Amino acid sequence: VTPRGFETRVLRIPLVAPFETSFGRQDEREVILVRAVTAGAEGWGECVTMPMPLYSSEHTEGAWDVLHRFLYPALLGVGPVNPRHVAARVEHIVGHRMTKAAVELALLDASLRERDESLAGYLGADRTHVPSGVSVGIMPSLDDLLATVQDYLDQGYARIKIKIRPGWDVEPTRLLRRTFGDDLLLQVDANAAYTLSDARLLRQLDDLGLLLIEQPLAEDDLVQHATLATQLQTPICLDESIVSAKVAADAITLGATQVINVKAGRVGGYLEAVRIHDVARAHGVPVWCGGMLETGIGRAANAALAALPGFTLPGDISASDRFYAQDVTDPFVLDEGRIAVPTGPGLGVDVNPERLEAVTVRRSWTPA
Ligand code: OSB
Ligand code: MG
Repeated sequence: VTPRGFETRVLRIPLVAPFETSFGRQDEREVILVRAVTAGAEGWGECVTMPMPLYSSEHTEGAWDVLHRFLYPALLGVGPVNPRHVAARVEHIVGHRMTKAAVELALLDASLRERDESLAGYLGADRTHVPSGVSVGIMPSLDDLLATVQDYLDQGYARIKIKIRPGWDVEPTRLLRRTFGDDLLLQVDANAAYTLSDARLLRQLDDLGLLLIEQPLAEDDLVQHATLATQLQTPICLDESIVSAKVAADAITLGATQVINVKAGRVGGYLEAVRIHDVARAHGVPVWCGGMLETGIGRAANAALAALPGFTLPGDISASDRFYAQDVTDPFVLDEGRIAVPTGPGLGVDVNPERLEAVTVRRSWTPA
């Protein structure tokens, strides 16, 4: 495709309820959408950075800067751009993977819409629906947690993940296991809140039958995760640490990760995400699709990715109303605990212009 320009928008969308993790609490989602305008179509990408660099080193204001000063100039006015070559064209820019992923997705979406091909088909999906798990934030009380999880189970969610941190870990997890029984698919996510000296505490999770413990230690603690893995029965699943297919291969080889959470933003795009899927699958390591409170744009792309054959565990792909009363696309809804994978050209979803306008707080147009 030949990009004629990029529109960038910062959106602010209220959350239906606050979302708290070990690194902070959010009441709204501030997120960037990129629209690539090409000769024959337009495509959308979502930049999953957060307003503050707490989950990873990227943040929204930084992404805005990197898009305008480094990524757009590398892709505009240089003739046709094959979406497969976007990553190589911006490789000299170190890091900023979420920001790169947004631009790559916008161009990929435009290119697929021009060719009338679905993203799911292009990535190699072999399923029409994906099981839907839900990520449950840290709650003000155990009673709130029980009520919230009960409500999600009533809605049909296929798997529960709770956020943990020191002081909110073994007790809430044990309570969920006791209340909802052994059949509940249950996992926990620490967002790097522990150190190796917490191994004894984390071992108390071992008899709770968890699917996995997600990112117990810091992003750069690959060797320490491998050490921890020898001390735990619960499989370790890395999220923050896995920033590329290369690191995924290293982490698997080291024994640092037994399962992988794949997030396209974290790894620089959906094409790199597929490579992680491939590496993991070749090693017999299960993967699942993580989430970053995506709008319908990112959620559509995640559903497509999660429909690949190696995604054998339910992902954090909840219905849109888990986070948003009003999304910028038609909402994704639960269908017997599953989300339907869009089948239309590109992402297979459309942005509603009025709803987009209503949540836009900043915009720019960068022509070729
Ligand atoms: O660690 O998986 C995480 C949200 C923001 C940042 C990091 C994480 C999360 C979630 C929510 O767990 C996943 C979702 O979008 O449902
Ligand atoms: Mg996580």
